[in-house]
Amino acid sequence: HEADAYRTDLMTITRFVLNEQSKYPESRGDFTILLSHIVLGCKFVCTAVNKAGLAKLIGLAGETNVQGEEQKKLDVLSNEVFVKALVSSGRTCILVSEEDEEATFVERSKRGRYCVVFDPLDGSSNIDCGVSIGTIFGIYMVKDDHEPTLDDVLQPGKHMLAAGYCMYGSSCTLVLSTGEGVNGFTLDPSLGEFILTHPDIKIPKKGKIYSVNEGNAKNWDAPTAKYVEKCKFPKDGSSPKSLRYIGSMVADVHRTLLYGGIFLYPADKKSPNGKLRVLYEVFPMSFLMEQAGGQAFTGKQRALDLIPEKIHERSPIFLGSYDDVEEIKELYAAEVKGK
Ligand code: P6P
Repeated sequence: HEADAYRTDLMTITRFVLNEQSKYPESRGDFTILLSHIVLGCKFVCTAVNKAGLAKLIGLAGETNVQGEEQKKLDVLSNEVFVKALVSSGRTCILVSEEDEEATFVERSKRGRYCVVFDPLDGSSNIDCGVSIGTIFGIYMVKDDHEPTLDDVLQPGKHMLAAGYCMYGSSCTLVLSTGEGVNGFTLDPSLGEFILTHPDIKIPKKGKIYSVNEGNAKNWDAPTAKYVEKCKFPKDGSSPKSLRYIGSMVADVHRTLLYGGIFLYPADKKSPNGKLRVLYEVFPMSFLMEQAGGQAFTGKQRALDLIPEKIHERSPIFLGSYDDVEEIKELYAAEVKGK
């Protein structure tokens, strides 16, 4: 029966990536090995997050991270797991983590050609109340064979080879793009394998949801204020958009990717570059949105064209359904013309 075939023909993420790799005969499988170590990290964090409430892993670790926020034990644990998994893969040479002020340069004997930028546990302020949180990552190739420097990670997002996130929610879902579309995998805990459940994800061209922290409305610039006003009081007689804001980027972006709509973290008077970090929040999510047929805009330019100067720098971001982002681009363009 067709059903039986499905049950026995398990498309695991490893098999999926191997299939992708087979398109590049010259490939030595380094990328597949790197990805399998990222997947291992996600599986570990998934179990740790699920046990957190029981194992009292929540609560403050005491230290504070480079963002000056209280570091929760799960943050510390997740960061260590990913750093160790990535270094032990023998395929990386520079790591940038939201949790570490400085980049990690892998020792020569364990060095590979990939640079990984990641937020090991984004949205961690939501851990204690059980809201979905996630790991976000992006992968660059070093620019050349010279001694690695920060320039190898200060590349525009369009140079990323791959990007993805793993959402730790009611199920553990890993969404990945290696530059040829977006695919979603769900962890089957009984197998300990990520199984392909969302092949070839495409974001709806236009959505009915906008996702922004309205609490910052007082400080928004005119184009953002005008756009949100339009969502709530459309002039063309169409029905208002719904507001959905979880406050955990992975959860808000995952919903946007599957249901359509727009996610905004604009600049405001308090934070002229917004809040989200370019390398390991803005770039990976923008990469995925473009691969799924959506787009991502900073208020000034295509997000993936941005060239970062600092590893923890921030940028405003508007991403999601192609037509919805196009509307806010027009408002920003009009603002520039108006000046
Ligand atoms: P705000 C979580 O702390 C985070 O980094 C993202 O996951 C999330 O989108 C954003 O900050 C929420 O920020 O200012 O709305 O609470």
